[in-house]
Amino acid sequence: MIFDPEMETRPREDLEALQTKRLKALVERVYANVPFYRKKFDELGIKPNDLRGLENLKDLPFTEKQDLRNNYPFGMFAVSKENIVRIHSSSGTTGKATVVGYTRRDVKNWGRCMARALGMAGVTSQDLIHNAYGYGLFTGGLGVHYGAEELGAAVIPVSGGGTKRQVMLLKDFGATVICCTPSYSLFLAETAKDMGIDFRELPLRVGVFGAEPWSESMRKDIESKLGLMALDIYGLSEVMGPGVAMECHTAQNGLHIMEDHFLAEIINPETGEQLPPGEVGELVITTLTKEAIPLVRYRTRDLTSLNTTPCRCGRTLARMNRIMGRSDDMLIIRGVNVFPSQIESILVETEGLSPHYQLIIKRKGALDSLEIEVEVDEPIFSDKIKNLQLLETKVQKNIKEFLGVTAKCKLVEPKTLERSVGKAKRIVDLRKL
Ligand code: DLL
Repeated sequence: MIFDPEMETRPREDLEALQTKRLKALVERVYANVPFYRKKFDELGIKPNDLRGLENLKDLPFTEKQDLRNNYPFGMFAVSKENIVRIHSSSGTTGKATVVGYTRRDVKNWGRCMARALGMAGVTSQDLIHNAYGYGLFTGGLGVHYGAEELGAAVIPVSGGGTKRQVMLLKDFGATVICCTPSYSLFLAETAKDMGIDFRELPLRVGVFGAEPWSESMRKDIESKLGLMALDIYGLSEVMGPGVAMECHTAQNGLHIMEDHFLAEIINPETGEQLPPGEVGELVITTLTKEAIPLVRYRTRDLTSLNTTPCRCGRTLARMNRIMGRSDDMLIIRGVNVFPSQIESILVETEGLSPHYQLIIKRKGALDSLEIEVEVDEPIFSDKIKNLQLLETKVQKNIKEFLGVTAKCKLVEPKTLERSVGKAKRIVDLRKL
């Protein structure tokens, strides 16, 4: 279902004309209202009037997470406090939280973007949505909630946690759509199994999963264990929250970016240069319509590539590929670069292993080493020690062969690694301790 056909299927030239108009207005707005931007623009000798079109975007300065932190809590806001109707915050793993605000119109636009996203997932007003993203300062819960209501679907605001109760509600209410992190969906399915409930027999038909990186192999695993179509949703609080981009169920191949609200670029993270469609680099987003905290060229640190070819679903909005990882999550093990999602693919595809794993990085002298702890499946666990050792060797061999890194694999008992109700903690970095 296309929620907003006028924007979602606009010819690309019309879309670019709209983006140009909105970009010019944005630059004027931030120059007039945000001292941070006025200073940056002045330093670079840029005046809002200099901007001719989208081709000048590359001349504008970047904004980084650190800029938001330096202006904590409300220093980047472009409107006065009386126009703010909502505050969210993202804790992040390091440093001070980043705080974002929304005007009434921002909240409305967010709801509409999320309604579009749900429409892309094939959700309609007939559906019952089990929303297990956390409600609170995190944008996941309320973001999905407003979108579901905008679409006219019924939303069950379960939030995260109370996993057994969630399973019971899924069974009793018969939700047709589930929204949560991909890792939590597997925890739910595992808990259901312990309670004697087979997820595949529930009426659930689609899952809207995001907020953390996951691999294509993980998608297949989730689809077979949960008996639904698993789709990827992307967003970040600095820019809005969930609903910045969403995969359509028709193609299930890349996430459509809400380009009338968000101007996307891919840059080389080292040089800052723009890269053409198809090349992998860092996603940079300019918010075209946000009022409370508009951002120019925000560096997301997320790595992906863009695809502007037409999609089978009829939408003209460009697609971004599944996020490969964050530039700050990339591991460099003895000179070889590797992303956690690449390791995940190998683990998930190995028979006998569960999708629950943790990567432990240690430093001995000047050398970094990687240890993978992964849970084995229940039936394998009772196998002979020798077989388990063979399995460990097999994983190590595959990782060396496919990714070129040496890693130590340690199989652990089922259900021993910590489960998360939100974003999974995959990396334990012991180097910083
Ligand atoms: O995670 C917003 C969100 C909520 C998205 C619910 C999707 C669903 P933050 O807490 O600010 O916001 O974290 C944003 O999470 O920069 C990515 O690194 C990561 N991320 C979000 N979605 C995906 C995804 C929310 N689909 C950060 N795949 C982003 C990979 C994702 N990583």
